[in-house]
Amino acid sequence: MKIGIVLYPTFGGSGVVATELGKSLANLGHEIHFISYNQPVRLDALNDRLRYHEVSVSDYPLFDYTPYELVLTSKLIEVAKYEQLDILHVHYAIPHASAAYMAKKILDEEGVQIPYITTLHGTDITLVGRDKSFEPVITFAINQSDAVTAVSESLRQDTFKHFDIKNDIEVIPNFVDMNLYDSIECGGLRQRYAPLNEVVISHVSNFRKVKRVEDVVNVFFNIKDKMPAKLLLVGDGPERSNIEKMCRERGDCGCIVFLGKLKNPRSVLKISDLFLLTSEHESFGLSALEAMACGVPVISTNTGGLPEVNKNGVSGFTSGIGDIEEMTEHALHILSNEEVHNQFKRNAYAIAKSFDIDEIVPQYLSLYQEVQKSYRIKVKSPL
Ligand code: GMT
Repeated sequence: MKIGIVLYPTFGGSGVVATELGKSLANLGHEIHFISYNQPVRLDALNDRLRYHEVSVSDYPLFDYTPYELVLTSKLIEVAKYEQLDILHVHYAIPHASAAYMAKKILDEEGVQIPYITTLHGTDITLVGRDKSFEPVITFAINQSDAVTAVSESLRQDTFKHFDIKNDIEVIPNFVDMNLYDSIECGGLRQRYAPLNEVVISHVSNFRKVKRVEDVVNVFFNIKDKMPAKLLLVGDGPERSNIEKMCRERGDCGCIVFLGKLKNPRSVLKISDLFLLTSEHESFGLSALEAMACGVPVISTNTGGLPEVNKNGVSGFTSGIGDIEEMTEHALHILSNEEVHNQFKRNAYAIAKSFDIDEIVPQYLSLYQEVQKSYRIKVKSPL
């Protein structure tokens, strides 16, 4: 199949999932065309089955806001037509789903038929998409999609709750390629960050408000009161300065390392003893799954799709938003006893395995095939 994948090229989970999906489909013999405004961060090698088309937006003095969606639509039309794509798969509804709808309609006028699938990732529904300034367009573009998927049951329900959706939404969870996690080499990384054998706690996010990174730091300081510990913070974003300031004010920032954006946080996760994800909302929590794939137990909130990934009392614990005390208790319960810690590590790894790429990618493939089949029937006999 020839598949166009539209995605955000950044470190965010939706872009990571879309890239890994494309890479895996290319390995299975499909031809993948990534379409975005930058080369996706996790797309390291291009070849004849893995191609990248850049949406380049040029400035014009008239525009205070350059209309990216129109440029993207034109690119979709060009790629679909000249690369003879069979299907478009857009990740993150805004503005990808509406651009795909427009491209589909324009192509239809030219006698080219192409269905599009929309995958909802989270903030496109729970945060940004709900805003009145987007809502009607999002609702329309989702309803017009030839298939819609959500990365968790919780996100599926949120979508029905907040939008007037007439379509079915299939849950296809995010995934990890366990082979990549099993073969990580960490060299002397643990020795570098925890030379005195401190416990290593980590957190990965885009440092937006919704992540509540201040809670990560507070839980960490509570743990550190009881045992020598180091906190490795991966990522960057609007809240980072505030968090750095908070650490300075605690006067004990030598034990916290800000690693910034890492193309691949796997080796940091692999040397961790515990992963913290204290978000106010999280539709899935890909970083938690990535930690679990490294055999790292997770202390997280119980919001959104997190309990579908981090099983309470098994791979780690889930607590209410902002419940620093309970999160600390749970963390200390895991870290204070080697046998308990090892059991949680094994459980985390085993649960991550159920989200292995080999389990999930076939679900996307059969959806593509289903959509193609029913689309051909629909196009042949329009009502
Ligand atoms: O977490 C973010 O703000 C980034 C965002 C994205 O679009 O990449 O993440 C969302 O999609 C990820 C991949 O499906 C999910 O793992 C995250 O839980 C989800 N983020 C939120 O719901 C806040």
